[in-house]
Amino acid sequence: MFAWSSVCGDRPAVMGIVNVTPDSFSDGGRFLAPDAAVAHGLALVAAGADVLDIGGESTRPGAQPVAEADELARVVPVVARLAAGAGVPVSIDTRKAAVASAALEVGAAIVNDVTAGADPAMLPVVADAGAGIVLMHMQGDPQSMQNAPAYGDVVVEVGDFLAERVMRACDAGLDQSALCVDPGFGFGKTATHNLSLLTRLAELVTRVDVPVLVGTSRKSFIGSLLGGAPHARDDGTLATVVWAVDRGARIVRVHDAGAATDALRLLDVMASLDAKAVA
Ligand code: PMM
Repeated sequence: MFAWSSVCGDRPAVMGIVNVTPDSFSDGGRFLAPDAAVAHGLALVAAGADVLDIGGESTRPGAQPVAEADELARVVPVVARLAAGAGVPVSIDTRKAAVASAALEVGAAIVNDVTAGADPAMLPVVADAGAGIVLMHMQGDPQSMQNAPAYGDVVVEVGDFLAERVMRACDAGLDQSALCVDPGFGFGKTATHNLSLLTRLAELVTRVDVPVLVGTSRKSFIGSLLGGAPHARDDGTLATVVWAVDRGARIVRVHDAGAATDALRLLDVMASLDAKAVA
């Protein structure tokens, strides 16, 4: 049985991203060959990643869906090798229950589902395997989600959605300790929506009774503030990582695991000195 407390019980966890895709927005094509993906995963762990998240379908705005057979062929060999050799839990980033099931069979411990269980077979597959899950909020689907995202109050609506999906997962037989939620930065959100979710993250953290994961790495709202191509957004990403963890996020999903690990170590030292100064 996977429990999130095993990776983020004492301190926040860094989830390193391994995109086995030709078209992800910041690193598409770099790790499509299985050897390159495995080497990248091992390098992320050496740099400090506590979990590896392996994906075979880009969910960037406008991305075309990937056929199940193609996604399976991309991710299963990589998941198998990293689950056996990386020494950290492996997560499979997929919205297809069949892909999740195949990845769990070869050793994945977590399913990262950007649709929070839209495939009706997803929650039963995860429950049967005793695996963990990331339930993410997205408005619309990747093909159209950035056309005109609209909310009354984005923080309240995302919180309502995530709370409802937590209940649904528990009803499907998952233990609450296996659940984690993610507001879904960049998934059907304008830059202003993303910034509201970050600035009011503490509201979301208190709203749900499970760990919150934040995936801001290299996202376009950082580029809209600072300029720069996706791979030049790691410095801006770090600011969001430190901000989010200081406001209660327990897992950060990043491309540059080394920088996030260092920043969070420093934050931890400062937080404990601050606590002593207050005491
Ligand atoms: N972002 C991407 C893909 N999967 N999963 C979660 N849970 N949260 C995210 O923010 C998220 C995700 C976007 O693509 P990337 O893999 O290139 O970062």
